[in-house]
Amino acid sequence: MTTVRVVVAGAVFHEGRLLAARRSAPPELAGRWELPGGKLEPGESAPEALVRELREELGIEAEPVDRIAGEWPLKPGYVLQVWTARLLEGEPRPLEDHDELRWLAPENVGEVDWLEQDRPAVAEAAARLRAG
Ligand code: DCM
Repeated sequence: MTTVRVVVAGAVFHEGRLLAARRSAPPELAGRWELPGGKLEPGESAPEALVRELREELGIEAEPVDRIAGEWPLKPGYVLQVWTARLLEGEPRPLEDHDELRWLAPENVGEVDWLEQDRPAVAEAAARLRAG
């Protein structure tokens, strides 16, 4: 039996903008932009993993709000799920796995080179931001 592992990523909102993070590793993903997140650890729910990953990678406290419907395939054995999240505390810094961060207004989300698998969720997140 094969178990599919979940990677959870956050569409982090603050003051009407969406947080984008540029990967610094691995080489095949470096330079591409993503919604920050990571793999669930055993026993963790997706929102719990997201809170932990955003703390570790960016030094922020965030509150998961809603799941964005859908699930996107990654490398074999992994799928991506995305949650919207609200920034509660801290200024994001690229502590691990990223080398640049940007807060994008919804009309500017197309300005960065998103990983393909993140694009549907980014489009939905931008639509939610535009709707207010
Ligand atoms: N990943 C992705 N999109 C995201 C977050 C992660 O495609 N928004 C992928 C990149 C890695 C895997 O998930 O292949 C695990 O991510 P990490 O290395 O950040 O734990």
